[in-house]
Amino acid sequence: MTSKTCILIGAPVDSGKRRAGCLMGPDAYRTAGLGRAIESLGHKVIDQGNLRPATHEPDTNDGLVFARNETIGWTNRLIRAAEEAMTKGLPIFLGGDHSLSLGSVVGVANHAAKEGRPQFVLWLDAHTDFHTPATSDSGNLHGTPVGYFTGRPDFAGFPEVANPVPQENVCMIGLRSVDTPERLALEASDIHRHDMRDIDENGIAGPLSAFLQRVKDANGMLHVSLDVDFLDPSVAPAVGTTVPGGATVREGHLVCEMLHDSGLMTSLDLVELNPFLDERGRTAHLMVDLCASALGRRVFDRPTRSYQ
Ligand code: 6HN
Ligand code: MN
Ligand code: MN
Ligand code: MN
Repeated sequence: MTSKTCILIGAPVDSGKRRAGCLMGPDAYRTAGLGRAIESLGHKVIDQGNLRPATHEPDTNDGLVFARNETIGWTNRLIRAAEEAMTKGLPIFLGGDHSLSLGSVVGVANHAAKEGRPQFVLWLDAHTDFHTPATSDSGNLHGTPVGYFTGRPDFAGFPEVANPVPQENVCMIGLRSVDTPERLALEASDIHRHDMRDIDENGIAGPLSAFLQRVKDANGMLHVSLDVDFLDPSVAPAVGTTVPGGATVREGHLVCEMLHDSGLMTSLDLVELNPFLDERGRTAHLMVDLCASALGRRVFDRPTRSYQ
């Protein structure tokens, strides 16, 4: 097993939607033993503590888009944090809501561009988060990160996306709640998308394996963004945007185990955990266990196999 330096970056972002609570996420992961779990797998852990947003104008919240300026502050701060951490190891962004990925993904993509390697993104989520501030019905910016880092327009005031992630390098798995403007834009895009019906009919290993092969063939960097609501709410209740019919515990682990076996993951977001909604820490513990699987926890060693 290759030992890695994992850099824990607490990002208590709570500005991406109106329901509060994700700001407690980083400390819930620490309380659930994330650092110890990663160390027990033979990796080095550097916990950088929690970030704060960069200086920003106050929000007035008199329009539809909620907490735009605070989210711009977070995006600026997270781009820098991601660029820095990528030179030192494998950053794990402890959210915080999914608007943190406006910053984490743009930052890691800037680093990949410096290295001359293509950036890929695996999006594990019930939602596509492909809105722009102009298409969002809710005005909640946690629904926009994929739109932002792939270079969609209408993000006035946000930092410029110097190295947009090419659409064909993005793979979404777990989809089951897609707004009409997102669906229309996605259908016109090259983003790879796998809804829950696809998983029901074909299993989760096939599409993931095909995607990982493309990352490998391109010598790509791979950012993984794991939204709690990728999982079924019966096993992961601590999220504000629950959608029934999500991934099972085993489907979640299989994805993470395959990520580990591929050796391709270079950065990770753990997002949308709202500890205020949890039941005795079970969602936080499940997310810690999934992260451990992605970093090498397993029952038995097995020869590598192809799932195609
Ligand atoms: N998430 N599509 C809905 C909206 O408000 O734009 C839900 C977004 C969910 C965000 O998954 O991080
Ligand atoms: Mn999301
Ligand atoms: Mn979601
Ligand atoms: Mn695909």
